[in-house]
Amino acid sequence: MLYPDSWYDPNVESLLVHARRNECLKKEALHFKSVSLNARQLCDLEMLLNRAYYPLDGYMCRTDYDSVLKACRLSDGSLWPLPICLGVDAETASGVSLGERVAIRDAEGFMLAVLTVEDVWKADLEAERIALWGDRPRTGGIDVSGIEGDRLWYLGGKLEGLSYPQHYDFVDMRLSPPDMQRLFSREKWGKVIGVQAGRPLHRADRAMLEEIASAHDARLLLSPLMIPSVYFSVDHFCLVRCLRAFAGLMPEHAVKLNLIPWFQRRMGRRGSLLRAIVNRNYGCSHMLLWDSGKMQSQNLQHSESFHAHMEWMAEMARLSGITPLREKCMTLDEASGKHTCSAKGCLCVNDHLAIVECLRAGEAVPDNLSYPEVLKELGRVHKPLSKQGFSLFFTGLSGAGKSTLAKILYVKLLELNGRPVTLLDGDIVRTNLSSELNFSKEHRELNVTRIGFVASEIVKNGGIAICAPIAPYPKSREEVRKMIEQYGGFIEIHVNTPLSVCEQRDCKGIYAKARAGIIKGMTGVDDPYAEPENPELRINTSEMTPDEAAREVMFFLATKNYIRGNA
Ligand code: PPS
Repeated sequence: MLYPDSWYDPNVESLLVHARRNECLKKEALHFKSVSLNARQLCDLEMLLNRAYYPLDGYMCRTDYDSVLKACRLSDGSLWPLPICLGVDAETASGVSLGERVAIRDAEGFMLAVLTVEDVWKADLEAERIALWGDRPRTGGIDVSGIEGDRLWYLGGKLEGLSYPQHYDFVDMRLSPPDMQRLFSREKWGKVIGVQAGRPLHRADRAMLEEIASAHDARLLLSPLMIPSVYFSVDHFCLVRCLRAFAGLMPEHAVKLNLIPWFQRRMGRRGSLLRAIVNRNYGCSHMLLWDSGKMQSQNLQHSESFHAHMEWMAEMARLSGITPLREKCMTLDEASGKHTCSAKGCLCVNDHLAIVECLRAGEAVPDNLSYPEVLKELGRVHKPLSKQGFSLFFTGLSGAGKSTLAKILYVKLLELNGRPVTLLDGDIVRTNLSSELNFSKEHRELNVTRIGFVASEIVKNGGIAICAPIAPYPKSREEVRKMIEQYGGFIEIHVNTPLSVCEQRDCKGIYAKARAGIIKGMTGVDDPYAEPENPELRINTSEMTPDEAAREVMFFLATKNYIRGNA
């Protein structure tokens, strides 16, 4: 049966079972096999359970999968663009039989649903690629089922929900589609435009949204993406807080903010169509299509023209019951300080990128670009370097002067009294964090990555971490760099004092012992030290006093804007 106009039925209820059935399933599940879901799969499960994916009432089976890939329809003829199947690894797939019930759990093992397996099959990746991208090259994104990696087998079947995935944040903004539909009926919202946002919105966005809403006599349902676009480097919490501040500035009853457990699948037309269906299920009549094809980022370029995309969407609109609306370009009239729609204008995202640049440079954001309420939230994430955390990571031979330098800098940075400073000297770490480790290659790598983990937590929270291990191997040094750079600055300082000088100093008498063969595997003697290829600084302490060396580091920090003022 074909559903050309399959409008969502507001009487549809979630797939969560009654409390008594819930109890019963929990008892029976003691004997069930389990599948744990990753973050993206949890989003899909929630969308199935709360009916955002109506009319699906479970994971698709093979016939629907084939039909969707081939004809963009379920086997009963209703429009559906993408496979929603449960991706599992080969071992799990081979262990389940048809008719068996499987417990679906989150990463902590909490049971969320029971799947009665009706079908097990291997993903046809080539058919998926052709269906999604045709002749066009794939433009990035993840695989259909949110699998990422080895979950290349699919399970299909009906779901009985026990609980939505647990959320402890923004709990007052998580209405399900049936709840949202009821709210719209109660408040007599006729036309509603669904706007999914992966970045904070500002003045130009507001002018654009108000213009579109007024042209269609509609209101707005604004939803932050659950997993925001990495391109805009805001986390989920910052994004929601920014959008909450933004929505709070709009006239009452013009906009509702709701979290849809939606992650963006970069899957071209079919991805947009799935979003159309989800918007429709939440009670929207229209949806906004951001014009990412025009964005000045190569990463987000669509491989087909936006125009062709819109034409296709218009056709799909007829079938899905949702009307796509194209984002408009905006111009700022300097005299009045107002934004107006204009074909010659720019996409609103450009304002956002300019705002982030200002915040990162520590400059004031022009008033006509955004709102203080939004900037207050965004400013917590996009800080100038002088307010971000960073790590000074000293590496070099024993006796090179790492600890001496680290201690002087610890004091100098405390004197500046800007951010909290933590010293993770080699000896301190070996006593408190890595006391069970020896000096084998494996244990040294582990020791260094442990230091990196602690330092990254400190940097994430805006502190300064000074680390001073020998760190003789590039692999762990690179890992540490990656861990830390996602949160703030990483300044690798190679203390390249020659071995002869280190050996001459031999404060701990350790080189003498190594030369005498009393200790084995001494770095520089009978164990390697791989010099860093591109450290931010190299310091040879045999050519300067410790104080001079510390000043050099402080000078580097000041010129790169990590600190302000002299010490
Ligand atoms: S590593 O390689 O980064 O895990 O080493 P680290 O944790 O910094 O520990 C270095 C200190 O341990 C003492 N020590 C040795 N160093 C090198 N090789 C061997 N075999 C060894 N055995 C003990 C040494 O005194 C180092 O102290 P520092 O502070 O570097 O002089």
